[in-house]
Amino acid sequence: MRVFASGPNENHRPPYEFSGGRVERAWEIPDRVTALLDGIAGDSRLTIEQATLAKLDCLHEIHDPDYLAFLKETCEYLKDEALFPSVFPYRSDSTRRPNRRQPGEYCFDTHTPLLAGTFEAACRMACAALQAAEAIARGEQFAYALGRPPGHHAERAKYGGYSYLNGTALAANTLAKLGPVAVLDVDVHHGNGTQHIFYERTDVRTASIHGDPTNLFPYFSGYAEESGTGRGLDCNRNFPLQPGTGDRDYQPVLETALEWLSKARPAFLVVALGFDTHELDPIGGFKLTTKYFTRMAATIRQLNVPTVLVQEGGYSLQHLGECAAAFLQPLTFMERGDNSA
Ligand code: Q9C
Ligand code: ZN
Repeated sequence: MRVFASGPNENHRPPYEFSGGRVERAWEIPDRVTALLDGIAGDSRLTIEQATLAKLDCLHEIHDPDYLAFLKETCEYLKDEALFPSVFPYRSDSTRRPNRRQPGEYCFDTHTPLLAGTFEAACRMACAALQAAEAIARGEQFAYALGRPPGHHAERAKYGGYSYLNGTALAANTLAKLGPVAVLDVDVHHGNGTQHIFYERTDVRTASIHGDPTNLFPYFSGYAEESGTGRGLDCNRNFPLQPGTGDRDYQPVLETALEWLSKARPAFLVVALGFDTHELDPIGGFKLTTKYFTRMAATIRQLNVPTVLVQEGGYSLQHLGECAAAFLQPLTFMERGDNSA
């Protein structure tokens, strides 16, 4: 399997976040990438390559051009500071007046700062996701975009949840030109951005399994009744689960989600891959064991369609590596055209 790495993106290192009315340590940091790479190093069935930073013209197909310009220009003008919003548009008819000191127009939380290096970092991860999708389009069975920052919380014109550009959506949108796409989001947080981007579309069917947003980020979406709109009605499903969910309660829900996705007869699968469901994740609240990630991947593999993995969350630096190794194990065992195993 080819692994497309974004690199650690040292120039996007949030110094802290505002959460629950307090300043809290930043969880989404470059060390996550090092931990993931350490976990899979030495596996000869993986080819790890640095994704190339290329032009991303197709970003406009999933993100608003004004939003992209705002991100790019605001980062260019930042120096050593981390820019946080302090006020959000508070009326539905509020005046749109993009303001470089007040990014609230384009973001939805106070956990996700902009730094000078943020836009480039997000582009590098988007390139990794795109290049993994292109490998699948060329006929490979699995590819993995390993990196940060994550993307699945980023909507068409809003960043948040440590996400700025939605690599999962970019991969799905690219593959949708070739055939029906299924997106399975197994990050512990609801993939609100991916849901939002495809909410009216029929060519990309989206499912997310996550902690009940009643008591977990992103709070304001991810409920079971959100099923799509317009032509996209019934093309989105959410599976909110209770805090403390463990391997045994997770597995039947995963099977249900995959069965529902398979009804669209997808030609491709994109997995938004979060390891923040692990029992020792510092912010997740689920209780999946490291070993379960092997079962999870083996179950996903049964869908039997070419699959792109896009790294999303996972914040235990101690466990990220073993989670990735466990997940990749059933996917590298017998690849299409590989008779070596
Ligand atoms: N004090 C992803 O996993 N902040 N995003 C939680 C913790 C937001 C997570 C607050 C969590 C976003 C990609
Ligand atoms: Zn998450």
